[in-house]
Amino acid sequence: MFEGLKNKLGLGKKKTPAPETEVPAPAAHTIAKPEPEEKKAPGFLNKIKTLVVEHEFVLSEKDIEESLFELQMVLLESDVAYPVAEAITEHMKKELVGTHRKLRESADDVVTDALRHAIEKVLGEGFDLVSYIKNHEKPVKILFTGVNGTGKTTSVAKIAHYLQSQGLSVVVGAGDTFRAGAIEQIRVHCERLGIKLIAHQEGADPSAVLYDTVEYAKAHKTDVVLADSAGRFHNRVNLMNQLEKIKRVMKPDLVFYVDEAVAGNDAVIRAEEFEKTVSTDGVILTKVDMDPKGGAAISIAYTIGKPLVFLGVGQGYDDMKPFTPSLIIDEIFGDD
Ligand SMILES: Nc1nc2c(ncn2[C@@H]2O[C@H](COP(=O)(O)OP(=O)(O)OP(=O)(O)O)[C@@H](O)[C@H]2O)c(=O)[nH]1
Ligand SMILES: [Mg+2]
Repeated sequence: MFEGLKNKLGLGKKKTPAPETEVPAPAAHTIAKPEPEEKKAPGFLNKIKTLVVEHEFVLSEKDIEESLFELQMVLLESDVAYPVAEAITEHMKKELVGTHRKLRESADDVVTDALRHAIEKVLGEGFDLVSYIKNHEKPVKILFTGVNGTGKTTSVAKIAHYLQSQGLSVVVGAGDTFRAGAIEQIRVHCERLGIKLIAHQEGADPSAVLYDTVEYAKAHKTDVVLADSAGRFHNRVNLMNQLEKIKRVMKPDLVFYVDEAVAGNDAVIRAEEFEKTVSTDGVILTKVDMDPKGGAAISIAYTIGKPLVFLGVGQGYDDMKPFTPSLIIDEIFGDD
């Protein structure tokens, strides 16, 4: 994950040992120069680092204007949404401009930290689903929705498995009665995981299935209801009306929007459109393992103003990670 963005940022694995970037204390009025090898290293970060060093850690906006513009281009090429790329560079500008740095402070750390802080700010805090469930009246009802093929059904199965592993009881509702084979697909997952499934026939009213699922949970004191639903685009009026009906009937406590990281900026735009039509409470981003660019993962929560809750990182049932900013930060800034 994120290899593309990492390389473009010049954060990729270095073949030769990294040059010592600590700036030696210069004699009065001399300007410290970076190591020659440092200059040759590719990536925009090294350009800013050079500036930081040459200006003795007191930067003006003008000094870093061009480098921040280059950073913005790198972020846009990595599918980071435009307003998010702007927010990141703005945060960096605020952190870097006009501040007096200690001369012995590593330029590497100064610039990389500023970028790290900026990305942390746009990523948000995430959402602790387990503590939400523990502190909420049971059953907690969660509806999964989003466009076709993004990973809703797989995410329902993975999250059911995750919640069970956290000691919570789960029932799944087969709310996709629309696509041929959808009921069978979720049935296979639930059988493998030993999870109770409530299903009707193909073509049945999904509201009725999910109503029954909630009734089952109430009767059996089940902690959580996870409701699968058919894929739909925000502009398909009939399917959106059906979703409204589902919401009125099952009264979900949380609506999770599921999209795939591989859709890049499209996922961000779709999430925004979906959010306007159906107010959601959180985002699950799947197929992060297949997306080297990483833009959607950085952008989606910031753009719609709702937290990232989980990242889908593979095909196995354990490949669903509760989102924390460090999951992404470590991928981008951590050692390979
Ligand atoms: N690599 C990878 N594949 C995933 C991930 N999540 C889902 N998939 C795959 O994506 C495909 C579609 O997943 P589904 O769960 O059927 O998607 P859906 O949103 O329910 O699809 P519809 O019900 O048709 O709208 C399947 O082949 C999944 O195995 C993930 O995190 N990583
Ligand atoms: Mg599905």
